[in-house]
Amino acid sequence: MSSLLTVRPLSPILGAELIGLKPDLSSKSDMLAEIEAALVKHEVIILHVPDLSLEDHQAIGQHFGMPEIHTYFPNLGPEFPQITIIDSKRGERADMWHHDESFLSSPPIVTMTQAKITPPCGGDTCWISMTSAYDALSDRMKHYLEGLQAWHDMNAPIAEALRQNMVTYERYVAIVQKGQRHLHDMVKIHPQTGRKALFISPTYTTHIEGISTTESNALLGYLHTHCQNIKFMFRHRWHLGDMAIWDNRSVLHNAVLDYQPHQRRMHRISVFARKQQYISLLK
Ligand SMILES: O=C(O)CCC(=O)C(=O)O
Repeated sequence: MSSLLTVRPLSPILGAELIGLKPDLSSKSDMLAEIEAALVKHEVIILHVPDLSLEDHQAIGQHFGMPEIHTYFPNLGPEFPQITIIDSKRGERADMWHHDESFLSSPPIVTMTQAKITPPCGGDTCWISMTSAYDALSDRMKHYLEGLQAWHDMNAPIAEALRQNMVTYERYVAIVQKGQRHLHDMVKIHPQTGRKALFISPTYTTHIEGISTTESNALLGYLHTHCQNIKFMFRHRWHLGDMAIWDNRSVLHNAVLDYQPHQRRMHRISVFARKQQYISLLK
């Protein structure tokens, strides 16, 4: 079958751009299937779509699963409550390595972000392939990690934000009271590719269950350093209207905060799995 979209890899490990997207995606299931196939293969995909409508942004989200109404970021209002806004003018930022909302029992599987206001320079987003990082571990380390689980806790970044005077004490307390934390396998299997990926981040992962604090800190420290090797990374310089879609099961991301005092505004949708899509269900 001939392809509707052209897929151009942007690095040998992860990241590809897709050319040829047409509007009215809700009626174009073949095209949505091609987007999904490219995402599963390349882990992050970039679309150059300044004319993409809000409806089409939503249609891509609905193709992958159930678009989330986000708890922490504002949205576009009653017509498009699932389209979240991250605007640096309001102090919204995501300059930390993380999987989206990994403190939930079933975090979003896919996130898609579109650049609506770009700074004149800076403001790139970076991703790490946690599948490639896992593959590059020694067999001894892979064996050691088998069956280990680690806690992912929303309180960790919010406590850090309070220390940096980025949030009020009232907001800190409101978030801490939600008590959002979850114990996840440190290595997860992607349901579509069968590849193993490390599922830890310096932002949300606080400690490994069942081992001493010293051992947990040492192991997490080693794994974070290993994953942040530049050879597992892909970096995108945004142009107005670009959309990045990433597989939250297999990559970490970080929006570089190097553009202040300029404005950077993104529209994003994150998507929860419908049913059997999430990795932990394979256990
Ligand atoms: O603004 C970006 O580039 C990414 C922000 C982010 O972390 C997210 O949308 O989950």
